[in-house]
Amino acid sequence: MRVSTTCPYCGVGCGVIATHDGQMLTGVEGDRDHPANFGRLCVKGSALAETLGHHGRLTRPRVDGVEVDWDTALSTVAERLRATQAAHGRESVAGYLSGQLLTEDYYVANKLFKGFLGTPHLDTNSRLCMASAVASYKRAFGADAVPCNYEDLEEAELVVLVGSNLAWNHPVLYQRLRSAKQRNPLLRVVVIDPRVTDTCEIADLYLGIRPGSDARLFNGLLAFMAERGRLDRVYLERHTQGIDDALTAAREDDCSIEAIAADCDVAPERLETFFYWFASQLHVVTLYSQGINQSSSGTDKCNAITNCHLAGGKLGLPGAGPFSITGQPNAMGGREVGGLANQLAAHMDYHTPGAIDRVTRFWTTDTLTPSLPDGPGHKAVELFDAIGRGEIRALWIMATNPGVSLPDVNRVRRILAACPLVIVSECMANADILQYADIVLPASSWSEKDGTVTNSERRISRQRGLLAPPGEARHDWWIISQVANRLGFAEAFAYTHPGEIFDEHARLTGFENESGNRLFDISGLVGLDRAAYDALKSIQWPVNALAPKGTARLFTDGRFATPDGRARLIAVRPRGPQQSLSAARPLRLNTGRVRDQWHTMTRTARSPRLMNHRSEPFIEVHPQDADDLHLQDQQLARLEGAGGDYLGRVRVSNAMRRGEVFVPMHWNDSFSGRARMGGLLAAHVDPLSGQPESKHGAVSLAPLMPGWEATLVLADGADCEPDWRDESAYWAYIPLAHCQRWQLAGGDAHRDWLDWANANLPGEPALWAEDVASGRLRAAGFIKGRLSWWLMVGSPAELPALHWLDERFAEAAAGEALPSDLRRRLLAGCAAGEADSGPTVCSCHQVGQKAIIEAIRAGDSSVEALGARLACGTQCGSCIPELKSLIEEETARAVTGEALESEAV
Ligand SMILES: Nc1nc2c(c(=O)[nH]1)N[C@H]1C(S)=C(S)[C@@H](COP(=O)(O)OP(=O)(O)OC[C@H]3O[C@@H](n4cnc5c(=O)[nH]c(N)nc54)[C@H](O)[C@@H]3O)O[C@H]1N2
Ligand SMILES: Nc1nc2c(c(=O)[nH]1)N[C@H]1C(S)=C(S)[C@@H](COP(=O)(O)OP(=O)(O)OC[C@H]3O[C@@H](n4cnc5c(=O)[nH]c(N)nc54)[C@H](O)[C@@H]3O)O[C@H]1N2
Ligand code: SF4
Ligand SMILES: [Mo]
Repeated sequence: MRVSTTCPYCGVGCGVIATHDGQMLTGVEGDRDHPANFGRLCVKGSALAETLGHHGRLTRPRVDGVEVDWDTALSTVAERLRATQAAHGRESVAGYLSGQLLTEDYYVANKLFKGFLGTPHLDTNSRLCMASAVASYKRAFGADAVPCNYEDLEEAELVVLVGSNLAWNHPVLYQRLRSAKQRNPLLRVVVIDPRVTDTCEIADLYLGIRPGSDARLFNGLLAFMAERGRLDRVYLERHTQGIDDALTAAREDDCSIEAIAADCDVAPERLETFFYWFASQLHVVTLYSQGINQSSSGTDKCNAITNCHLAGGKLGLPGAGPFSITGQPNAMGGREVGGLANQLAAHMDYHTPGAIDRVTRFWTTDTLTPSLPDGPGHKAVELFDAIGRGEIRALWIMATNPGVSLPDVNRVRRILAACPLVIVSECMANADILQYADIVLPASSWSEKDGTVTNSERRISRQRGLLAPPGEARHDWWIISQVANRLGFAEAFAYTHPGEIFDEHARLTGFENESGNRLFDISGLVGLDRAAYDALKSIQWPVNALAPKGTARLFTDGRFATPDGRARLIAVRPRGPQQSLSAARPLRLNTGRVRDQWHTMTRTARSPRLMNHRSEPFIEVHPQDADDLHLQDQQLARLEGAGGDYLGRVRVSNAMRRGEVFVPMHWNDSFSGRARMGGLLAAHVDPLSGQPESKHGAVSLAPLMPGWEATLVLADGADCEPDWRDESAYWAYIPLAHCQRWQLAGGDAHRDWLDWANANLPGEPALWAEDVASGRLRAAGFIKGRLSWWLMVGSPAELPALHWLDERFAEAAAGEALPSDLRRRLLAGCAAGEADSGPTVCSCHQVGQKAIIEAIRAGDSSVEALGARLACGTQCGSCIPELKSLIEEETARAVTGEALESEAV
């Protein structure tokens, strides 16, 4: 069966054609007809089938650690919520949701908490993600509305990417932009990011600014436009207010190119080039993401960008506008239903005139006491503070992992541990948050769930349920509705299908909205029957009587959603990061994503292919800082920050600025015990949006000097307890296709490995090679002639590529004994004559760095040539930027080498 659905990862929202046999997914490919991707998929999307499967899933509800049936679980949730409210007031209960829920799940949860439990404390992980963009759109346009769409990136003359690593985090959009640039050489791309990312591969200009200096940069740009006569006076006059105040604020700082360049720490010529390009083009899209949003002044930064667009009349046209790109598959859907604590429902805030009354009547909560809350609830960070103070005593978490993703996360964990009632709806058994759950509710997952999501360009698409959930896992909307039933709200939650929920949601958007004041209006989708809902083709909101086919672009007539119809320019006074550097913590910490992992790794780390690109937690450091701190590439090191530490492998990188380090946000407790990056960050937030400052921590860095390092490769399902996690100073778990790799390091200078293997590993050590002087060792163990483990003590730099070993473990799992010719190769860990191919660059075809470098040295000096020889970069294209940098590095090395040689001569 082939079914069209939508990818569950990033906010690009690619259409996917999934093939299944009724039991499992047999393949995925890009949907050629979907307007987000036209058939393309990135590596995460194309690996979807590998991350599914029933193993590692939650399949039974649990109450206080005991498996129970659904009726018991649901009744217990209802009873305990009721009891908490009875004893401590209605606001003692809270919910924490996620942009990975479907719109239908989200709508029902929002309705239950705000409407029927009467608590305003319902927030979402979008607070950590898009809250600043939301707040700024509302300030500027009067509504949380993204004006642009993906085509605008292709139609622009200039695309400015600010605080976005598009190549890794929105890869299909990046590919679209890249192709557009190939078709139209006049399209220019500027990248503004303190780090040289793979996105820079298509940049005509790169500004490696000082972290946090974006508002100063865009304020400077506004002043430059005014100075050079590049303001669109007519547009400003007709459609906006606030230009004078915005300019006055910008001019409070010295607006000479030199002064701005000095504050942003970039070359004045480059800055001026950017200003000139921006000021002189009309069709400019500025696409921004977490480098802007995740800041204690994120809202101002977004508005500083929007100011420049309004001042130049650069929006509401094809190829123009300030474009906040969303991260999660349904970050937008959550905003639409009102899932943020300061929202009520359907783009209405508590203070929107008449909103509380309107929603009360629509939900018919007027017959209830308590009825709707009368004002906003706590935003994520405050919410956890309120739990810490004992004001909130029951928390229901759905589809997010706050024990990893919140700042000052070790404190958050202490708070969760002390919270009297934690309910968790989750699909994976390895989510850290489950450690804190009193009640665990197993949820269905992608490919099982049925509903809608909205992508970054306001496009609503269907995610379709193809397979039955494993065990007793149930859909989130069903779980919430069942609890609502048991709380006595049966009539308002009598849903039998997500289509009914969608219909109610669509009706609310049009309810008393005849004037169209509320921009988010999908009343045109009211009344779809089951077949029409199932067949729904993707469509961009608003969808209503005026725009029955949807709306590609907003504000084309210059009318905004403010009371007077004018957009607002905002006076922005730049502020630096709140977390200051000190002698004890002298380095600026930047955190973010890697290409092949998704967030806290509960799903993507199940695919060995995706695990290959970056297998261990790491710390990226500038070469000079590494030298100063006596750090070698690939060595283990320790970061120490506001509320904890982090261990990872050093990657010395010219991509970093001096004095700054970068760590991935991904590693959870299942994959490493000591790489909890959220502990490094203090919980500073933007005062308007409440979004945490996840990009600007302060840390110290020092080498970790373990007495030993070891790599253990173990048969899957081996009968042993991984106690080595507790006894190692550092560990990382890396699943391979047929076995498990454990990377370990310990404090004690020497260990008797034979004793250790006998005590900890299943099977007899049968092969052993040890170099006592250097402490290096290789060994392997067998059970009845079948390979059971493989051990290497020494630096992992000496590790062979593990696919050969993986195959041997596959044979062992199939019950085969190791043939003697292969047994001889076992300590080497690879086939005779097979060179180690190095870390994986191309995940689709599993091509390693060393193989690529060799091919470049042999004369393959283009991506195409490499593709022809090794197949790298020929499938999803996500590794093309990395291939290009390798080509560049190798070419540069060759040139320097030649120069040195000729000097020597
Ligand atoms: N592979 C992958 N893709 C994803 C995700 C994932 O987990 N994995 N998550 C999805 C989600 S939810 C989101 S929100 C998006 C996020 O997508 P992005 O925002 O692109 O992701 P990040 O890597 O967090 O940060 C982007 C960049 O901001 C830069 N930055 C840091 N500080 C500053 C600064 O002060 N100024 C500027 N201009 N830049 C700065 C960082 O160096 C980084 O390169 O990705 C989505 N896509
Ligand atoms: N330092 C730092 N911190 C950050 C960021 C950063 O850049 N730096 N980025 C922030 C951003 S932008 C984001 S979006 C967050 C993301 O952070 P989280 O939301 O905490 O991360 P996920 O791993 O996506 O968590 C989603 C959980 O929901 C589960 N799940 C998936 N689908 C479903 C479903 O359908 N139903 C249910 N019930 N469960 C499901 C998954 O297994 C997983 O455990 O992290 C934020 N934190
Ligand atoms: S770009 Fe995003 S939506 Fe598209 S396939 Fe990749 S992860 Fe999925
Ligand atoms: Mo996000």
